[in-house]
Amino acid sequence: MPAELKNDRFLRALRRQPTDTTPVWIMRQAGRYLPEYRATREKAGSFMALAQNPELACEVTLQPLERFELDAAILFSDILTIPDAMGLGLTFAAGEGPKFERPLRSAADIQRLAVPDMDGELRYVMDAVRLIRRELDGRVPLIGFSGSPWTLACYMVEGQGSRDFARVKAMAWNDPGTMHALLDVLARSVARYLSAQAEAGAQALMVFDTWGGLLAPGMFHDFSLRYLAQVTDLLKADTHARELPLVLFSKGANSHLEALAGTGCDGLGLDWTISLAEARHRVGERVALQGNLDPSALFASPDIIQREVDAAITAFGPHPGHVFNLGHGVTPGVDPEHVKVLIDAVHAAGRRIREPA
Ligand code: 1CP
Repeated sequence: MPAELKNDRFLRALRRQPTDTTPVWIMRQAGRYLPEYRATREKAGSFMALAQNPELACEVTLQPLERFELDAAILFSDILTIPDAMGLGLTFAAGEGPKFERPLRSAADIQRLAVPDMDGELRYVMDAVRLIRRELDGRVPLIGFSGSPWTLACYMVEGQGSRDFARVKAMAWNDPGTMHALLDVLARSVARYLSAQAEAGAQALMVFDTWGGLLAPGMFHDFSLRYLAQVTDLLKADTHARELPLVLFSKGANSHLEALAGTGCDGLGLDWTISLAEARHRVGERVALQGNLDPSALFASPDIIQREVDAAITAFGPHPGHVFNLGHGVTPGVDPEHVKVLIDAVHAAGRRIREPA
């Protein structure tokens, strides 16, 4: 383990090496369910002001680690920083989702896009990574992240979140050449962005393909998977990123687990619609698995949360290669005490399953 790292369970599990117990972190572990997050966001004035201020981004990254025995920290930022740096103008109105001032509406809009400068428009992200590494002081590893090319394209073409992402899918049907041009510049941007985070000090990398599962199998292959594979190839050839474990999370894409494992990534994130036992059976030892409790289980009582954690850890079995997580981000409104119950239950169940019979 790197000399300075005091807890390397998470990195070991992603490399399918034995650990004393199951490591755990939670998607969106910093954020709206924590009162201290809401206070810092208030102080910053807006989500973007918070994300673009390295000191405040560092503060909220560390907040969940003060409360819970988490085995990893995740950079506080957003997947939409890349499109913002490409000139689309990201805003978050209070209580609403993201919106772009200048969404992509034509082939000409897409031809104009270029890989953003990691030392220019995105320097605030790298400054936050450097500061967080210093403040973490080796307690746990830091995860850097990006959206996938497809998921970024969804927001860039729609201009905001959507129920069905009809506009971006229409573009994929009607002008696939333009869509591929967009996904190609995004894949190169995502790889550069993750490489720069690795250089700045990130110790593992994750790609969120939140909207991959919207696509029928043929389209998933052409517009999502192909570009996840391009990002993986670029990172595995990159001086800064090639040593870092890489996790791909394609939500709703469980029918493609084997293909995702075949990209050469180190781990796969799982949503809650597949059992860990089945996922493990399908991908075998090729990749680690990260997931996958239904986030709504955190609204259940502590005894139910403990029971569900036990069941998930038992389903995976005593093999190396499991990182416990939710199947998607923690829901605002969840009681932080329930998150603590979950994390402590993971460590207890993870120890139990490793005890000699
Ligand atoms: O612990 C953390 O909170 C880590 C930081 C983090 C990450 C990893 C944030 C902060 N966002 C993300 C990723 C992200 N952002 C994804 C991929 C993961 C996922 O599917 O959840 C997506 C799709 C987004 C886009 C986004 N940003 C949305 C969803 C919009 C939609 O389509 O429904 C929202 C609401 C945001 C804002 C945001 N990002 C992060 C936070 C804490 C928030 C809430 C902002 C606030 O009101 O304070």
